[in-house]
Amino acid sequence: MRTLAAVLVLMLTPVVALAQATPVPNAAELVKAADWKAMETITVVMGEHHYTPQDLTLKAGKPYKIELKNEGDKDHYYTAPEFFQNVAWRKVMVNKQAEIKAPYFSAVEILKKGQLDLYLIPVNKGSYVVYCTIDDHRQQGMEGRITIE
Ligand SMILES: [Cu+2]
Repeated sequence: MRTLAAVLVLMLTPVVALAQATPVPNAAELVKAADWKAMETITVVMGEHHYTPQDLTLKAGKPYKIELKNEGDKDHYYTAPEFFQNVAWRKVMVNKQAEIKAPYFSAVEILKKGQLDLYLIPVNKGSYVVYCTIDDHRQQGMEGRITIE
């Protein structure tokens, strides 16, 4: 019985590891060391049914503020689970109202006419997909690529 339990644990371990978020391990140090006065601001306008710009190219190691502005008449998601776990997070902020600090997010939703600002440092180079998970918004065009180079 003990052997069976051990085998089960071994079988389940990789699945659990994949399911868990794996934030950048030294994120706090990167955020602390970065020159946030040199941060670059990028604005992504959301609407029915688009992200403008659709694709982003970011430089690894450089601090960014990504403003997500929903100018549409519907709520929209900015879902980018792989991108979000390959950056060092400083915070997510609703300007002058609230800040959230967490090692990892998988998605953010911006309500109609709302705005959310992402403060982050891209870390792991790659090409990551971003999309809206509401109804058929993704099929209608709410999908883009975020490249870290
Ligand atoms: Cu949407």
